[in-house]
Amino acid sequence: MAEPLNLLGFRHSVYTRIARMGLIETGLTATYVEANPFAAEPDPVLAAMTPLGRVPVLQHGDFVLTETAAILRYLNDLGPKASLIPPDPQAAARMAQVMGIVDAYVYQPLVRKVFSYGFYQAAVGEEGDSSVVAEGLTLSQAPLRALNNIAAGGLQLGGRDISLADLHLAPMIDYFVRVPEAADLLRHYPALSAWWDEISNHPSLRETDPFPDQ
Ligand SMILES: N[C@@H](CCC(=O)N[C@@H](CS)C(=O)NCC(=O)O)C(=O)O
Repeated sequence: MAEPLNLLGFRHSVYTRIARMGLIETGLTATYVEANPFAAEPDPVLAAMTPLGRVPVLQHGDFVLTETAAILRYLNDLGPKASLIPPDPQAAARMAQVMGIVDAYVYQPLVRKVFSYGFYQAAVGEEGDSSVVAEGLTLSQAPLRALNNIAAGGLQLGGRDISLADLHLAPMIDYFVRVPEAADLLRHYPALSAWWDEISNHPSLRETDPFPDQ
């Protein structure tokens, strides 16, 4: 790996946190450039990297990569540590399934509604909105049930053998449970709760927490 890695991210971004966990878990390091994708004026560095305007973006020499799932797979292939993709085809398929569920069904309700309006706004001195939190909690139930079924199935989300699925999901749940009603809701999903109990103190999750005191 002759060229250095650079990560373009935003310090409070859950997806940036996933990429940072990926760097730690694969034994890689990267320089870091901060870019706020939510700023009123588009960040020029971010805009030059991607028309999608989202973080994180990984740069490796001339190679520029967006989409956190792709970034995790690339880091996994580059890094010196044992692969975080299970060798068993069904377990690997479950891993990809979890990552797809996170992107399509978890991020919006759990993070952009429950966490953003139930925790983050207050953390940055803005007003929350309990109606958005309530809507997010309702919309969170189907993806939580799907993930609970996967955890109960035993191929992924067992909490001990970490895969890319754990890295993709854990920061989202960590944000979600900062809202007390969300932490209560998670307890209705026993297999997923058991996974969370195992992984919630995982070192790379704690090391990348942007709100360590809250
Ligand atoms: N599909 C993208 C999603 C990344 C994403 O949504 N990042 C958020 C920050 S956590 C973002 O940049 N949001 C800016 C916006 O929604 O305008 C990925 O997997 O990396």
